Amino acid sequence: MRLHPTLVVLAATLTALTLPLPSLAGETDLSIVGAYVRMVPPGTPNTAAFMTIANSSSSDRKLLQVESPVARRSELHTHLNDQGMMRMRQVEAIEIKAAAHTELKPGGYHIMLLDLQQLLNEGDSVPLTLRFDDGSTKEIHAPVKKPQTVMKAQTTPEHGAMKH
Ligand SMILES: [Cu+2]
Repeated sequence: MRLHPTLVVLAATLTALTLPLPSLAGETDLSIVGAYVRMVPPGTPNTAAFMTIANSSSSDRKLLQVESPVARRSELHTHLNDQGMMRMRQVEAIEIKAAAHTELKPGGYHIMLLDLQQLLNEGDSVPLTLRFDDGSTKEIHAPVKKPQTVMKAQTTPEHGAMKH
């Protein structure tokens, strides 16, 4: 018999609460894979960054903020199905549960890069600084990719993939 997943998470949370918090300045149990920035036509003010964030620690983490020199500001967004219409909405944080991962992908969570300061060409490397709720930051470089290339790589339809 298997423990109910909620109980496992609860147990992990309780364990985390009873242990003294390690002060790991600059260290993080988060890893980021498959990051990319969507290429947009010249003159487009905004674009988005996508990636998968994995959390190997025993406590939940939240992505709070992202900074990039290519954009004047950025926001964390999700997509909501509003009576059949997919709408973007800003969120305060994107949660990455303990021992789990969160996918930022078209039609779901994404990092909105607003007021682009430079042209983004295919293959360019975009620096992104991700800030998390434990005070840690993660610096990555995300390549710029054409949306078509990305679409072709995805075989599963985005619709119906909402799971909140
Ligand atoms: Cu958005």
